[in-house]
Amino acid sequence: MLVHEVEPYNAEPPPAALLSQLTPLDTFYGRNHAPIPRVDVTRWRLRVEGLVEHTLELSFDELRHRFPERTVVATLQCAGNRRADLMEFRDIPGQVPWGPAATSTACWSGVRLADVLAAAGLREEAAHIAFTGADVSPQTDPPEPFGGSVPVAKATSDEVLLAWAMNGEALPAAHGAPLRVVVPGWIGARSVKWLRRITAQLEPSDNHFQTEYSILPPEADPRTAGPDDGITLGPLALHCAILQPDRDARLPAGPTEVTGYALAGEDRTVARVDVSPDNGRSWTHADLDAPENPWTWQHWRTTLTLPVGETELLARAWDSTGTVEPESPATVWNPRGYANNSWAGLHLICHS
Ligand code: MTE
Ligand code: MO
Repeated sequence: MLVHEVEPYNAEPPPAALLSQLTPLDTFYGRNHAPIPRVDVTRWRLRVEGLVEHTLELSFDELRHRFPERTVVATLQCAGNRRADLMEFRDIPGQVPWGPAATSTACWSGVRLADVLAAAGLREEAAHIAFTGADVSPQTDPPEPFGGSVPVAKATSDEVLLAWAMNGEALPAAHGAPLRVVVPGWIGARSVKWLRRITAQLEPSDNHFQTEYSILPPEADPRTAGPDDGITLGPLALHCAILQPDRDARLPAGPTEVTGYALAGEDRTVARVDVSPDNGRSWTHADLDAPENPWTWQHWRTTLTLPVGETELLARAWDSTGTVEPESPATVWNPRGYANNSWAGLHLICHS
């Protein structure tokens, strides 16, 4: 793993580790804002409260036995994925310089959030479902547990889970044991780990991290920005990255296999990926895997003939609405460095 920070633990795997459809647990990226809490599952309770007919307090066993088990394959992606490319355009102080691997895919098992909310008797006026975790961030003043929210329509969708297993194994402590939210198609920050409390409410969460994950205008100062100054992030943006060859690899010229992933976000799928061996003068269409479901990345591959000398390889994705990614990090640069969905680029030097 490429460890960006030891405490809090922030790490991404080498890009080539993302070539398989499911990411093994020991290479799944980790994104934390506080030390990883160790939760005693025998004493742990999930509280469901707010705009519900009956407040629930569920033990882990009650949760498992009262609701049907569901499994969803979904890609989790940090809103800061590929921030390093934004930082090359303009510096972003104090933020993790994520490469293209702050994203991973797992087969998640647990219960549908919709089923738990129905058991609590979700009231009609509830508009947002807020989540609170057990980890307390030293970054906030006063220290606050990590949290966030999603609108009721997403929270009660078929795909949103309260998960206790990943790839058929018990959820590891680092990924939120005993229970985490999984919000497929949305930025990773809304998939709250070490879940303790679910609150049905009128407004979005007022947790620090709900508005921290927002796109500020380029001229804003993130240290003084208010909660309403940014566009709060929810659904993921259409996204594409090159996994092979390696960044700055020294390769022989000639036919070269180029592979990567693309992810459309929310309920869209990736429709086409174009790859250029010559900085955008010519493009070829990569072979693109069919979507397993809308929540999961699609891998793509093509063979390009690379010339001797320096080459700028590019890749860009189109989604099922006909939208293409923006060309340049300059277009999408924002002070906290989120949602960099500009074309993927790779500088290569090929020898004869
Ligand atoms: N939940 C809690 N409680 N604390 C956190 O720091 N980080 C969020 C989200 N849920 C976080 C959290 C962010 S920003 C991301 S991208 C994902 O968890 C990362 O999940 P992972 O570490 O399992 O890959
Ligand atoms: Mo994230």
